[in-house]
Amino acid sequence: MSAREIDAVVVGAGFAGLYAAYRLRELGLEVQGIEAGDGVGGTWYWNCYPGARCDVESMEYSYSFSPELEREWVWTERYASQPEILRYLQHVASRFDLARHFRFGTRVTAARFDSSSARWLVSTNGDAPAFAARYLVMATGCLSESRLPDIPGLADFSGKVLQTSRWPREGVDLAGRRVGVIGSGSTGIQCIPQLAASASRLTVFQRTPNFSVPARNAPLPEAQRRAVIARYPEIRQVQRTCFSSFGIGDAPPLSALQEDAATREARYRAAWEQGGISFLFTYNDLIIDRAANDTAAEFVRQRIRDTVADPAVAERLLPRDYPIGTKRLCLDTDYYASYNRPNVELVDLRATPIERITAAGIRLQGGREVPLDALVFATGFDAVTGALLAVDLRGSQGQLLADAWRNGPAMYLGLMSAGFPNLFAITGPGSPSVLSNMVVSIEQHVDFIARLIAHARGRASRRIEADPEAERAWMQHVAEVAQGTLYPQARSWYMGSNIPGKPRMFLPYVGGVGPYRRQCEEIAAADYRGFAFS
Ligand code: NA7
Repeated sequence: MSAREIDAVVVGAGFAGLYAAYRLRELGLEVQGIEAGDGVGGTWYWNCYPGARCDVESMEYSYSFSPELEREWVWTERYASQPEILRYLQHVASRFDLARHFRFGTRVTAARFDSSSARWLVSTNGDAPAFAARYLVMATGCLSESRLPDIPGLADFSGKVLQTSRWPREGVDLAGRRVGVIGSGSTGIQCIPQLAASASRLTVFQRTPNFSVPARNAPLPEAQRRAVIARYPEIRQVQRTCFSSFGIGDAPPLSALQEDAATREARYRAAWEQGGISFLFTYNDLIIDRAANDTAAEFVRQRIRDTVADPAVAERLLPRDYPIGTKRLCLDTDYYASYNRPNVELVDLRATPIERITAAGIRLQGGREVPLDALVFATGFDAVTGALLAVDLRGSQGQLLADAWRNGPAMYLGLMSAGFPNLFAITGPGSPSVLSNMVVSIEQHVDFIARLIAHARGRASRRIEADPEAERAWMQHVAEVAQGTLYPQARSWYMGSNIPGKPRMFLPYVGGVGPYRRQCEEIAAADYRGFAFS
């Protein structure tokens, strides 16, 4: 069977893939979407574990391209739960008639660029190429390639093994069960209070404590929803142009070190009561100055001590060896208080590492065995690059993307990699991606790519490619900006540190969403400087 010629293949039906399909269709392209899941949703399709919720406020974590959509969709909580976001994306897919472009339950396994036709030959499920696409858009997500750690004995475990990012869609009844959780990142911190409420015993195996601030989730009052809708044009403009991409804008021009301790404490207290990621925007130097950062970190450590009744447990929960915010700041509902429940135990893996998983549970070094009926892995993702490299992608010289990126990924503006013509990544390495409100970045990237494609078509070019020198200069800029911050001081997935053998480099662009957008616009105005057309 010969490959079907098509203008664009879009891989993934999450926020990025749905909008890419919409936007490219508007351009008049024939689009084929391909999605491994059985429905739309991407991250919000797969991560259906108990307590899964967005850590960006729902009125902001939503598309801005359609004022009608903005007005008609009713978010019911300050932070949307996974089921609500999934319903939203299903609504978007049907409202804009997008689902019909997608083939679901199908995985893109390989794609190679055929230079003679200037098309990507795209294979699914390991078969011969099914599509010959002019453009290949990888909307595969930054946190989609989940991972299980290599702990000896996993295959021996006789209980239930659960992975948060592949939670059974029908749910799991853990009532009365002895449950273990490995992982205390955002995901672990969201599901631990929920699991604690249903399990008979919950044992949390913690390697690194995280900083978490209260989400203060609550129902979203209708009056507030209407007020936001009335101000949407202004809020969206702030999101797009400010540094952080959040509607409240950026931190005030104020250093944590220029105020006295009591004033600082009062500001942190107000931000703590308000809840949310904006805690990190209390001052403008928390992510660049260690002494400033220490004041915020110590404030949170003190709240942990206040909340957790047993001082020895509180001590184990205190993050000490990296600046606050340099691993993704977590938002929680009753996380620390969970440790006051009689059925919850915290095991500090730094003091007593796991020796192996056994048929009956987890054996720790020193001989203690924790009996378990179920073991939950909340152990994270091969972030930003994992989903791109999971596909056998071969560029114009037959080279494998994984080989080209052996020493670290390189993408011009986080969008295109030299040697891989007509291949686009949405929120790729070198884009603000995971440091931003993803939906804001996704819309900007997709709009830019759509205009770039329109530009190429306008000049009858079949081929768009990033210039290697422009790409090198961009990645150098990405690294330099990161070096000016505290981020590289943490062993985080931003740095690739959670994946054995992954090159260590700061993956997202930390120069700000507004500044990134302005640079993209300057490049577009300069006849798409750094892109070659042929
Ligand atoms: P994260 O933030 O990568 O968290 C994974 C957690 O799993 C983290 O606490 C890890 O500890 C822990 N982990 C990983 N491997 C092991 C092993 N082998 N043993 C013990 N503990 C382990 O992933 P999340 O899913 O929570 O969050 C990802 C993002 O999704 C989040 O930031 C939001 O943006 C949404 P470590 O810190 O590596 O010591």
